[in-house]
Amino acid sequence: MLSDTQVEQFNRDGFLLVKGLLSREDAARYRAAGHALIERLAAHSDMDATWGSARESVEGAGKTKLLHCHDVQFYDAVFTQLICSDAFTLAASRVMGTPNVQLHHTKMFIKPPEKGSPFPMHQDQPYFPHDRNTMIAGIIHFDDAPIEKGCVRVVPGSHKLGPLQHSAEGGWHLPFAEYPVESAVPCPAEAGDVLFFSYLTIHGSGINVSNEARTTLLVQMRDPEDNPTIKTHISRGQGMMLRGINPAGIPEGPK
Ligand SMILES: O=C(O)CCC(=O)C(=O)O
Repeated sequence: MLSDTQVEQFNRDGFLLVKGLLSREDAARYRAAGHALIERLAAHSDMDATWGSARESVEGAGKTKLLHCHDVQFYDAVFTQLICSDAFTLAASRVMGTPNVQLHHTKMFIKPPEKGSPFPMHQDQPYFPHDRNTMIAGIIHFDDAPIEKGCVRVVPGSHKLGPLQHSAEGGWHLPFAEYPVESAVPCPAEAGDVLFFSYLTIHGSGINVSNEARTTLLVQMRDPEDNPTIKTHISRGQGMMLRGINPAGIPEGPK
């Protein structure tokens, strides 16, 4: 259970790192399932999801790689159990300030050793704008993510700026000169920690230059009474209730 101080911190800074939400043993189990999944998928497709803009904006990102899988709960039930677990959804509900938590989408990222791709600084809002801006991400760390692994970086308090003008070129991103990745505050994390942040919080991450992969699951969630302003970024499983009820009644499917 998060304390009131932690919730206040989230509201003030736009992000909160929750330590040890999973045990290291459980995190290792999810890590193994995630790596096995990527191996299965890699047999069928090119898994690289590096943003075009990352190659331009971050020195050394010319030949980096980012392995990814969207909607992991459709591939392995352990991820369904994780995103519906009490520990995770209760914490999400506390930071969002609502008893009702609805899934938008999930994506697992593996930043491979020595060449794991960076993310230019951005808000998530331009990808899927909503009326009430309740959307948050919870990044679940399956292994340690120190600075050298390209941990997530944030600009504290930036959620209060509202939606900012982004360039859509090579992935929505903020002007590189004004928002270099290195200028943001690093959020080093350990296996089992979860980093929550608002979809208005400016964030990004650097290259993994360590000798070990960085493995995370990002879960994007909203209040079910917060509606999208445009029909975009629809995904399988969108609208599933992770905690509480959908007061809108019978949902029509992804909206
Ligand atoms: O995992 C990371 O380093 C950042 C991910 C991110 O910014 C995103 O998917 O929007």
